Amino acid sequence: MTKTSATKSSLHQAPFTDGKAAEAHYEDTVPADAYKLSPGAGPAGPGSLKTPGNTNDKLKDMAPFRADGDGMGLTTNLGVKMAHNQNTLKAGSRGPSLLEDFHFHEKLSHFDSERIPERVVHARGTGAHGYFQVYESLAEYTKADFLQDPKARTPVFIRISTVQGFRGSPDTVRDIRGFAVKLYTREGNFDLVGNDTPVFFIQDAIKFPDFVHAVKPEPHNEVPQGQSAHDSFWDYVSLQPETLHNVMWHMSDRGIPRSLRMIEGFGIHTYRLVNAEGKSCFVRFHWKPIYGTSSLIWDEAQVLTGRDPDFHRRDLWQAIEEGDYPEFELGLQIIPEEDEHKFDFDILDATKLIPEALVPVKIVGKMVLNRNPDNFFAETEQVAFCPANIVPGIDFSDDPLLQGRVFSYVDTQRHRLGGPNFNELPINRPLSPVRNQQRDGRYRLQIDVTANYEPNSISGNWPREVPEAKKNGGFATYPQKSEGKKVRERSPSFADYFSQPRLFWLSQTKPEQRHIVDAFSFELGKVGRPYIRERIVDLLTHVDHDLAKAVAANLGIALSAEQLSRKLPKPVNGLEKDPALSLYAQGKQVVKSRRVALLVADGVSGKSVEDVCKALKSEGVHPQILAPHMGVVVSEEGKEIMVDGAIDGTPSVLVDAVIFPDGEQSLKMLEKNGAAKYCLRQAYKHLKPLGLVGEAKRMLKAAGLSEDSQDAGLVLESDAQKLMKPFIEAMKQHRIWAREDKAKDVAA
Ligand code: HDE
Repeated sequence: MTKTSATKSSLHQAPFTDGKAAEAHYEDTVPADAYKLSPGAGPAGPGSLKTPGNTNDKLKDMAPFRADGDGMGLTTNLGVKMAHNQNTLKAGSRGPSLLEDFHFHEKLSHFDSERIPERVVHARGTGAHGYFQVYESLAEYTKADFLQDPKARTPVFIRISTVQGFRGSPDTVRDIRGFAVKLYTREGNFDLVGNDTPVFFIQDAIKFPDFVHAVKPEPHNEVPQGQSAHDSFWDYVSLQPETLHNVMWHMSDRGIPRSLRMIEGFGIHTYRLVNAEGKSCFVRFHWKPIYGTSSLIWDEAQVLTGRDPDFHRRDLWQAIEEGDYPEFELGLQIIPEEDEHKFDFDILDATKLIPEALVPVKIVGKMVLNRNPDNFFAETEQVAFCPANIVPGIDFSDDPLLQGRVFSYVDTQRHRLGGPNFNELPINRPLSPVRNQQRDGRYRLQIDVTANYEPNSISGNWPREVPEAKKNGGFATYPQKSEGKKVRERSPSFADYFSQPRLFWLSQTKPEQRHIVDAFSFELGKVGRPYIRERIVDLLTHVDHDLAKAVAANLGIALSAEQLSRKLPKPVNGLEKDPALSLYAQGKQVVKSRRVALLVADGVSGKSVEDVCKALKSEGVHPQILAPHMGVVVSEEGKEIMVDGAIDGTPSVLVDAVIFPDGEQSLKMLEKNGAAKYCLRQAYKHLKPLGLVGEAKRMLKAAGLSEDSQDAGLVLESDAQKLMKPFIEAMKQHRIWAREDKAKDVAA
């Protein structure tokens, strides 16, 4: 507080509250080296040890809170060393427990309070640390400090979640994924709390509790968990056509991503950017994954809920540990203020996207996730995101959904994290210092020593307002003109509910369209009340007749001539299709970081295994050697090969593709191994690339499958070297969609 006393004399020249006080004293709001990377060893702790060199300012900031117990004696919460921790204090070894056992009381009562309320939505999530770096200065659009310097790295923490299920629900359920990013900028925290779809279910925040009650499990029996396939959700959708656009995304392959590294993130709402000259434009934020966008097959997603309910969080964790750092590029759709009304829809409506074909996404920077949390509870569970957390250079629009979110998140954090001081938790603390007149409350950590009111003359009126400035000034709301009657009304410009669902539908590839039909049919098949199913199919007749007919046929619903002659909505600003809305219309997928199972047994051709592994590794793909047992197998050349997993414990749903290397003895054993045959059959059904080296093609017959020279994903070659090129090409397709019809005929 030396600055405080040094400035006391300036008190009388500086007005207390007009925001124009002498600028010279504000430099402590921005630590000079806040973004600097600290290469080399970071603070001790499991995270930093596993990923050396991977330290940044957020890690340093959290260091004082990280407790490493290695080599330390056991203590009570007040640091008293304890000589015993296995038996309660008793009167005799068979006698009653004694009330004076303070250690027991403390241990149990702390344990009894270990759980905090889970998030009312997005309860199931997984987090990661990393950094964001802008490619070039965005000064033209915004004065936000973290978007200026391409050399600066801003620490980030991200949490990706499912919406519907509870904390322990499985990862691969059909759901929207939350995509919440906290950027610890030098000007304070900026939270971009988005989803993996560019639109939301409702237009106005006041509807949110109703929507959430409808989608959460049914109130009487709390069924189903992690699913929207139940009456109340579809009842709500059928009565609120504004939900339909997001429902289309939800029913599409986006609802079952292959990996959390392979989803797009969207800020959804229109925000504002404001530059140093005070000029503003509208913006929509996008995160584009470097690892491509790909999904699971629905059956695979369901199998995974049992085989590995942690599939997504494990994948994210493993990728970071293995150095396949998930990366997402930040993209901006910039809309000049004067273009606000040039679209067929309202840019303030969160159920509408701005087609990329109309406003291209400008890629401006990259987020790299390079460090796993050290402690799930302290970081991933206690992190508190809030759309109200913005920084100078960014501002809200009048989107009525966004406006409501600005209130709701802080409110929920106070309840969930036990009071008003949750921003002092290490994971939530900004890197920039916090000084104001707010005081006290539960679990206050900061020990404030300046006056607790403003204006004051006791502490020289510090801390005081920071004037708005071109650079590093205080936040001031963009002076947008706003006048109108007080009304509870929806703007008529929000009224079109069907044009964008149609654009989405028409932009999908054929396999994606089939999957949408299947998903609607599956979900509605779980709805008990026939009139709800009928209302949904009726809604679909407003989107596309083929879609409605296909779903109706699966549900045994007859559509009337009137329903099938409904006028369909016109293209959005003349746009019939936008490939950006499809996962697969945009070409090949990224194979790096994917996993391929090699099924082997004793007597496998060591050369075949070696050649396959070498080719996979050169593409950054991880081979997984699976055998009937753990330990090692001995190759036909007499060499030991380490086994990564047992075949029956590592089903094909955990990998992207399967290879059977050559080797007479090995194949003889695998032909008789039910788990190996099941693996091949299941991978075939899930449209995965299959590689069979030399004699391994016999496995097809053993598994009840047949050769098919038309199937580009069924790669049969005499030796491993020849096999790998077409095999990798097949992997770039992600899944062999052309096999889908044939695979349907194969029993599971
Ligand atoms: Fe949320 N939302 N939301 N939401 N939301 C929450 O905040 C809310 C909305 C989103 O990983 C809650 O901390 C309202 C849109 C994510 O911790 C709660 C409205 C979008 C997360 C809440 C919305 C989201 C949340 C529950 C309508 C995408 C998880 C716990 C106005 C742009 C963040 C919590 C994390 C979490 C309220 C709508 C995304 C209750 C009132 C639109 C990713 O405050």
